Amino acid sequence: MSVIENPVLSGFHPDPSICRVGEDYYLVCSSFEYFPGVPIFHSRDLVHWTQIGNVLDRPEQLRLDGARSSGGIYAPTLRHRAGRFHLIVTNVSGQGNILVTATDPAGPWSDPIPLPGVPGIDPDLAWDEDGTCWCTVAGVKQVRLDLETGQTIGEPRAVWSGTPAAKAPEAPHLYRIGEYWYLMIAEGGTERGHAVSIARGPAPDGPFEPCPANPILTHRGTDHPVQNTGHADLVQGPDDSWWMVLLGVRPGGGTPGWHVLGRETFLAPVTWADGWPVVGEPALELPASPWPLQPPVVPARRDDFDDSRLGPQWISLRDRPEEDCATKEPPGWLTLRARGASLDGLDVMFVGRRQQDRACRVRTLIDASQGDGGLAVRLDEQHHYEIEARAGEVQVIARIGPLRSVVASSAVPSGPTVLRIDVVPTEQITSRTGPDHIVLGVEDPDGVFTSLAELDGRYLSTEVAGGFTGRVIGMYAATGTVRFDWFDYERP
Ligand code: 6LW
Repeated sequence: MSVIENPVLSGFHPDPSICRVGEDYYLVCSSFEYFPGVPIFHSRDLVHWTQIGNVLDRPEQLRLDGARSSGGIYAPTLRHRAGRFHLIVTNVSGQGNILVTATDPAGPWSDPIPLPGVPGIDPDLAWDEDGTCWCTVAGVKQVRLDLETGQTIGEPRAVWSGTPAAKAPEAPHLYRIGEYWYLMIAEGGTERGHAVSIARGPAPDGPFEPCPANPILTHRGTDHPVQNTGHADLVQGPDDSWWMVLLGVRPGGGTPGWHVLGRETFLAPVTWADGWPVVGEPALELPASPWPLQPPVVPARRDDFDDSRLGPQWISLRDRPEEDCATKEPPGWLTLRARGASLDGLDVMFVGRRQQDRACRVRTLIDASQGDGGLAVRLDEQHHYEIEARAGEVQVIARIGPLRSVVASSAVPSGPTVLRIDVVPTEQITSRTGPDHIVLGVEDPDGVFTSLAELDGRYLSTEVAGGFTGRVIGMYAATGTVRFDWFDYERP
């Protein structure tokens, strides 16, 4: 019997927001310091998701100058009304709250409309019967919004802010369901105390009565394999049943547990009792859905960089000017030009993809004859492991907080070299603790692997580094010009 496997979107895909348009579902997530920003996915079954683009894929839309790690783009809300998609989101590194719209969710999306009067993060959009748009933000505050001009109408006012003792009421979403208006929020902070609570009222601005069963979802204080559950959005399935998408993490490696893939998107079933939602467990395996599952279109395991543009799964730090990142010089190679920064900074020329599996093998063929560069597992500028190639030599470098060390080095034959990183979960190495081990080395032309270093993965976990993202594995140029013939991300 087929089951629904959670997370439905693995790897760092936090703060999911979802909307349904007929038989189609669309979902967006936060993207922080990475460009392009706000990945957008399509599904027909709520389970399998295909990335169809990134909402903020032009510098005119997304300015991340000076954005720190886990700065930039926080939680978006995606809604559809009268044939147009609306996305509202906060850029905490400069633009503040902005609104973009599109008729095609795959883009192009409009240039941003600034929303100077919208206070706070995690903005939500909802419309009442007469078409008034209500914007609700973390805190929880609410203000009416003119979507044409971006101007607020009236003063923001505080509305229901969750459980009195709980911290960080955020991620609000407002829904008209049946006779009530429901205000759902996250509270407790996005770590182990995370929770979802809800209230209902007669009007979009309340007054709101809290659900007697709050929190309607939390895994705090449990040994559940999915932790930090919160930041949710509600949607009806293809059979009009109710479902919730939410963020969660999968700590590994024993107590206290370290999660390395960031906050991932999970699915949970929802039923209703006495006019209140009852949330089923976002288990790692859910009973199969009553509707057919449609396999997603996922990026090919190997990218040969033969297309004129990089696929939507590829992300860089802050921006990606074509003069520094090209796939036509020559065609079939990814050419990266260093920008005077190493991975210890945020201006390094880096092109990576989210690590989406607890076990994976990543390889790339690098030509470092005109510069230094390599293959890295990055959490942020102070937490990354990389194997770096330069003419005739490779080095394994580890950056953990204030410490930076060349852990190993080896001569290699001149000419393009295959760099390889194996991520091996600890459960496959019984003698170890921590979530996983990261093995870095090179392959010879016959595919024979030489490991140069094996590093403890817990130091590239959120529990150690903090922040809101997750690991990204990718290619970078530290000096000069570096070219990559292909990139291969192999799941076990
Ligand atoms: C997001 C907010 C949060 O805007 O973290 O901890 C922010 N909760 O809901 C980034 O994910």
